[in-house]
Parts: sequence; C-alpha cells; structure tokens
Amino acid sequence: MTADHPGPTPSIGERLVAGEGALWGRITTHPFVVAAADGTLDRATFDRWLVEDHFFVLGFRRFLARLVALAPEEPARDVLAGALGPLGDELALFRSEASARGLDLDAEPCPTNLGYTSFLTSSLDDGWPVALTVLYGAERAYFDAWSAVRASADEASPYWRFVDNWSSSAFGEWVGAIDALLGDGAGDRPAAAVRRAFGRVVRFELRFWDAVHAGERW
Ligand code: MP5
Repeated sequence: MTADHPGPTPSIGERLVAGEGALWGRITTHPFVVAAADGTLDRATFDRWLVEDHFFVLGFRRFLARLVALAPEEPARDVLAGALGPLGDELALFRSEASARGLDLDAEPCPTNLGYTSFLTSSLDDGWPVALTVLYGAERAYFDAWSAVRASADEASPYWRFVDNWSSSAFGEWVGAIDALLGDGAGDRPAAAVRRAFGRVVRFELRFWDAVHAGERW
C-alpha cells in the first residue's frame, strides 16, 4: 500500500473491530476456544457451555426473526431470513450433543447469559442500525474466535463439530453479508450509538466465556 494506492476503504465492520483493539484480541485467543480446539477442554466446562449457549441460541433466533421484520428493505430481509435455516441445523447439533451427554437443556441460565440475551432483545428498540450491529458483533466474534483456532484444531477432538460450525467458509460469507448491510447508507464511519452497541457485545462475549469457566450461578 502506498500514498498513491491507499488500498480499499475498511468496511464498517472492520472499523468496529479495529475500534475494540485489545478486547477483540482477547476474543480470538480466549482459553475456552483454544482448549476446545485442541481437545483439552474439560468435560464439565464444555457441558456448562453447551447448556448456556443453547439458551443463548434460542434467544438469538427470536432476536434474528424480529430483526427480519425490522429490516428496511427486502434484500436485507433476504440475507437475514436466509440464516434461519442454518440456525435450525445448529440447534439440532446442540440438542443431539446434549442428549448424548445426558444434559438438561432446561437448566436455569446464568445471569450473564440472561443479561446478554436480554440485551439482544432490547437493542431492537434502538432501531435497525444498532440491532444489526449487535447481530454482526455476536456473529463476527464467533467467526473470528473459532477461525483463529481452526488450522491448529484437532479434528478428532470431541468438540470439532463446534469449531467447524463457526469457522466454515459459509459462516464467514454470512458474516461478510451482514457487514455489507452495515455499510448501506452508513457513511464511512460508524455512528456513536453503533460503536457503543458493538462494544457492549464484545464485553458480553468475554463475560459469557468467563461465566462458563467460573460456573456462574444465581
Ligand atoms: C454466538 C453464540 C454465535 N452461539 N454464542 C454466543 C455467546 N455468541 C455468539 O451465534 P450463532 O447463532 O450460534 O451463530
């Protein structure tokens, strides 16, 4: 890149990630993901995560369905509604894994999980750009975190299917499609409300894994 050829303008999504600097680095190197990928994550911690994340994904699906309704135009609605099918497949993976492990998916979620899923819902009241940013943040966090360990992951790890789920090229394309929607009509800099919402997502993501590790309870 030179002064004559300054390179492509970063997308809104890239700008949001860059704005979170060090915290984003903690997402992509989190011990939970690293240990899940190399197969050393202990069973009890994974089991706790599976039950908590299943609750999260249920809330996420309801959030996504309402975001479909909030979308300002059909092309955006096409992108978002297209993710509901794969999300159903993902829930099937959670359920079959939970059943094989004898886990109770009705267990009460921890306060951090309730806080995060409630935040998803409340972001809808802040309008399309903010709620879309919340969607982007949660998906980008998972894509970057699991992609960071994909190359070194052990495919014989009991957790491989989860690594694969969020680091696949199909998932990456979906994350890129949300970023493209973020850019529609946004100007070249994310608005303050959008940056604030993205920051909250990043902090919730880190809290979520920390809560799972610590076995947070009421
Ligand atoms: C995702 C997730 C990704 N499963 N859990 C958390 C805590 N954050 C993000 O969402 P999805 O719906 O599984 O792609």
